[in-house]
Amino acid sequence: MAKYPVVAVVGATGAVGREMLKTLEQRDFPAKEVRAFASARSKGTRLPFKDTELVVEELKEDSFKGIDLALFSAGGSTSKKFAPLAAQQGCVVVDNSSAWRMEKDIPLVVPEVNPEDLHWHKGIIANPNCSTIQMVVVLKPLHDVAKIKRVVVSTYQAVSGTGQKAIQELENQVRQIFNMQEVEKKVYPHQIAFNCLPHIDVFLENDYTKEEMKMVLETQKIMHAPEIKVTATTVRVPVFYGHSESVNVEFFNKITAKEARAILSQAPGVKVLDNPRENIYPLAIYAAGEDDTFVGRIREDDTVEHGLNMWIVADNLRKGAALNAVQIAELLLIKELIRVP
Ligand code: NAP
Ligand code: 3JN
Repeated sequence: MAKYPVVAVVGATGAVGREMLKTLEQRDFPAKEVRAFASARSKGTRLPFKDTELVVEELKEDSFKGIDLALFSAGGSTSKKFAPLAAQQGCVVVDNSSAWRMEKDIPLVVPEVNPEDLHWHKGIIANPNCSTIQMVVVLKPLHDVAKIKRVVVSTYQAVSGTGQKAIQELENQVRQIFNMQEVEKKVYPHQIAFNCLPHIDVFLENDYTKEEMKMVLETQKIMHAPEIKVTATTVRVPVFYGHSESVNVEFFNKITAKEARAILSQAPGVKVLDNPRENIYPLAIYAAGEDDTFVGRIREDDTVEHGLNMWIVADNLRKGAALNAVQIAELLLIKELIRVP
């Protein structure tokens, strides 16, 4: 009989955790058992899974006994404390937070881009930031052909990237505005309904946000290309699901828009939607709930020698978080890089 791992979803009640359970179910991930963990606040909460319900357990230091694979999405401080404890007990952790992403001995993996990095994991594998994932899935096949020199990216990020409370905040504010009530702000420093905030995560010493610097550093690490220059502006927009990105790329070698379309139409995990005359281009409302990363508006940028502009959209909770983590877990199983009982 085939042997399957016991899987834990840590942060199962959150926006990403719920999507993890959905993704494990939809892809029929081969697990002996799936267990759901969150903080003491959610102990006993029931979450639908397949034709049953999982009862949420409180995450504790001894929670990883008998667990072979843990998918974490409970914030960086939970990952810092619990991921090493899990790994010490032989459990392999796929972590969605930024806690471990830039550690030299921890692989940061997007399966379509650098699956080979899984081979040197030591118990913890980091899942990149959502905005980085959808960008590198598109950039890598172009880099392989024409070598990227510089990337300028501006993002339009959905509120679901901030979690359950932010989804609620946008809903509430829209209702309050239509009812001519005062707008309540709990999650974001400014009104998000009918507004755009050039502010995601905290501001750093260099006046960039942490989200912007994640895009720079994670892209270079995943693509094994520290020489690629990346600059980012990350913006929160009043969209529920789906991050969009305007990406300007300068290459060392010649590449036309037509060639880029042909390359991307063969790229794993990518769907080209690029027929502007018919008003066909990627949209967040169509990417929501989908696994692919969509790219369109591919056109040449004549202000540099070899330049392209493009528009990239993906579901931030799926490819940007849960799906990428589950794809990593699937590869770990296939490559026998994980213990099975
Ligand atoms: P969320 O909706 O606020 O959910 C947070 C989850 O973490 C909840 O299940 C919460 O449980 C749990 N949690 C919080 N503190 C905990 C603790 N001390 N012990 C155990 N569980 C705890 O947030 P989210 O959007 O799902 O994001 C969760 C994390 O995933 C983020 O902090 C981030 O690190 C990561 N993330 C990554 C990406 C990406 O780009 N790849 C995107 C979004 C999020 P309770 O219900 O008990 O509070
Ligand atoms: O804001 C978004 O659209 C994505 C958010 C990601 C996020 C949210 C809270 C904490 C992260 C992340 O994955 O980079 C973190 C984190 O730093 O762990």
